[in-house]
Amino acid sequence: MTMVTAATQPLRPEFVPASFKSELKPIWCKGCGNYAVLTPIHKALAEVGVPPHEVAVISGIGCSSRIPGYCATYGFNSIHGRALPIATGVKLAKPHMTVIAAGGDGDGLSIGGGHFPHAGRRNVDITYIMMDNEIYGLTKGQASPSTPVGDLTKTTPYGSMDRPLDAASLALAYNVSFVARCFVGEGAHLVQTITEAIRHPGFAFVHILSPCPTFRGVDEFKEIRQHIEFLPDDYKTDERNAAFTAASRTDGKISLGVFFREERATLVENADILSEKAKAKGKNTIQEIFSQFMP
Ligand SMILES: Cc1ncc(C[n+]2csc(CCOP(=O)(O)OP(=O)(O)O)c2C)c(N)n1
Repeated sequence: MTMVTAATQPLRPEFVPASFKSELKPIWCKGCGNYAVLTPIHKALAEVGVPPHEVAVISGIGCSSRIPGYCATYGFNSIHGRALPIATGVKLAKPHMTVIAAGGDGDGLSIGGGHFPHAGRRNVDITYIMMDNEIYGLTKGQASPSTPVGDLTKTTPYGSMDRPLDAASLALAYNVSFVARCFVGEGAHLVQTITEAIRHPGFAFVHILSPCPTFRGVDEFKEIRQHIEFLPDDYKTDERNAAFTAASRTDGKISLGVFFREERATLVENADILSEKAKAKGKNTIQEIFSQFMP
């Protein structure tokens, strides 16, 4: 029998996945992995049980970054690479809200790559979902920071020369407090992982392998499927160095699962402490500063 505890019980059981689904119809290509990320996000939000009006989904620019439009929550399909700073601002201004940042490998590892470490070390209490298709999809097939060596793309007609970045390993190096990897072909695992990520008190990063059949070829899904392997049942999630080894395997396999988690003070908690110190010196608190900009 599954124990229902305060931590696992939905806050508001009246919300179902459809409560989080907007009326916009996704315009992703046929077979795009992102379809298989959207529904798990709706399911995870229903599972957590937050009301849709207390959720904000913030993205940058890209095919994957269209996701806020497909969620019946607050949202912002913002500026290329800027999902994390904007999501951080939302969380600081409205700490009671559940904030999800989402986007592609280009958005988060190229132009937005400078924001990722700082969101990690600040431990902003948001969930960051990266749909990694190893290519720039929206701009029609240029190499991205996660494109494998040798692969042909619009910008690498003789094969990509540069070593790909692994987003999960980077997150571990950036002191991210929850790091997981999923594959769009494993729907139940995605729902479970996104749910855990949203519930995690701190910055939670979910690296999702989400093939692009249009610019990476229709065999990519099968190719990834052949290499994935779930972390073993006795895997321990409290050892960052072991997590590195699990996330960056050298035997050609790709591990899926929660690599690492720890609980430590979040940005909002630290900002509250700072505010108290400022108040004691007769200065404005962070909320008072924000209130100068908001009616
Ligand atoms: C400042 C700026 N530079 C470049 C672009 C062009 N641009 C739009 S999306 C994108 C990359 C998209 O790739 P990714 O983030 O991986 O998302 P995907 O479309 O693959 O889901 C680029 C380079 C832009 N919109 N703004």
